[in-house]
Amino acid sequence: MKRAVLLSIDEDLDEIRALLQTLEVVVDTVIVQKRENAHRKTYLGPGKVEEVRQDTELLDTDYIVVNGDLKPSQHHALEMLFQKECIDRVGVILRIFANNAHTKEAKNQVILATLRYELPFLREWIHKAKKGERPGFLSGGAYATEVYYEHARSQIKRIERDLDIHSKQREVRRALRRRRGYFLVSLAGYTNVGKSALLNALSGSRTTVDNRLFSTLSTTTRRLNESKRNILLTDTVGFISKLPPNLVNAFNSTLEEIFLADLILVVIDVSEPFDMVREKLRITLNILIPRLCGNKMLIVGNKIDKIPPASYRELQQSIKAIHPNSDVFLVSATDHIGLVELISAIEVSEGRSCTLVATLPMTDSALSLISALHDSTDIEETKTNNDVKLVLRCRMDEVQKLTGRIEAIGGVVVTTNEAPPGDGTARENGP
Ligand SMILES: Nc1nc2c(ncn2[C@@H]2O[C@H](COP(=O)(O)OP(=O)(O)OP(=O)(O)O)[C@@H](O)[C@H]2O)c(=O)[nH]1
Ligand SMILES: [Mg+2]
Repeated sequence: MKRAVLLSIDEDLDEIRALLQTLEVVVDTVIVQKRENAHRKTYLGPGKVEEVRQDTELLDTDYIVVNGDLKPSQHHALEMLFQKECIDRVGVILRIFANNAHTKEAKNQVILATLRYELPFLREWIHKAKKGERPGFLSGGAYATEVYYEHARSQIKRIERDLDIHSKQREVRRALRRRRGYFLVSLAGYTNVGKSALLNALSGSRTTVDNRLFSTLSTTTRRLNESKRNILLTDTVGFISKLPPNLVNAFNSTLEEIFLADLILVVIDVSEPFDMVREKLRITLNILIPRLCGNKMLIVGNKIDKIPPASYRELQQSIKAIHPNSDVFLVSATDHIGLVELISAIEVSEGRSCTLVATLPMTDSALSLISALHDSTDIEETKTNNDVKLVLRCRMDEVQKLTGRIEAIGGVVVTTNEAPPGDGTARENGP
């Protein structure tokens, strides 16, 4: 077990503690200096840092961990001062990812994110060494650092090429699945909310479920049990607040499995205090919504076995109020509560995965077509003086026929969002 001193300017330490526990690092001492912003040079104020440095009890610790993002100059200054390895929050997350990456693609993604993250730090070491300041104790001198820097750059290029191939393979696999009539559902949400447990409960599989953060990194696709329809569920990497952009970019091919599904189950852990539920849902939606392309979402409140049934109704309403566009289902993946209703909702979504927007002239034939469409599809209409705007939700195989019927009476199809662009993969275990 490695040991660390934790430095923070924020009093909320729950998440960094959970991250360090996942990494099996024991926190010996916590130094919190409440400040609006980190100190420009030493993160905590220089006086405080000096005080910590002189504390002889800290001599045996392995790491200085900073609960925030370090600039390269701050990182360099702290390593020089403490003569110990210094890791910031992103560094901790990257190490957890490195430990949990088991497939070639996941390993490559983690290496890519780590290299991109390290480059600015390396540049700082080289810069300082060239200025005559002693390179840090971690490096083998300026020359070695420079060689490593160049090596890192060429490795990044190679991995980017490899990941691009993976991304294309995933796209082909998704397309194939859609052509075979599969409806693609993904599980998205904050880390540790129970996505993998839900995959297991809905598909009868046995993917890893663990009370540690980021236990799932690569994707697992399984068929939905208890349904006659062709529905595939994909479980993949979870989210966290301030998800490092390097990590998001490096994991793009995996994250596309979430973004490009027909339906996304946004999983939240409703056994947590409601403020936290709201915050984690907000973070998840902020990551998802800008990347959606017409796909539907359902919000799934998991772990209801841990809360009294009397509170279900109010809880459901409070969650619905956060994102009124999505239906909310309360379930327990481990105790198999609420799954029948969730499966029914997935099946309902399966029927209509495409959105078609059209404008029709206000004529008798258009009005009779609209009446007919009301009988067979999910349709919203907005009338203006001269025309009618229609938003139709339909199955993908209906798009062409509907377009023909609309054009035949002088209407124009403005957009069709057929199976969201691309289609794709799954790993290893899907059908
Ligand atoms: N009480 C209870 N615990 C649950 C439920 N679902 C999951 N858990 C527990 O929550 C923890 C996390 O579950 P996972 O399924 O691994 O969560 P995840 O969202 O896949 O997490 P990552 O892959 O790490 O992002 C485990 O300890 C599960 O046993 C549930 O319905 N009720
Ligand atoms: Mg998981």
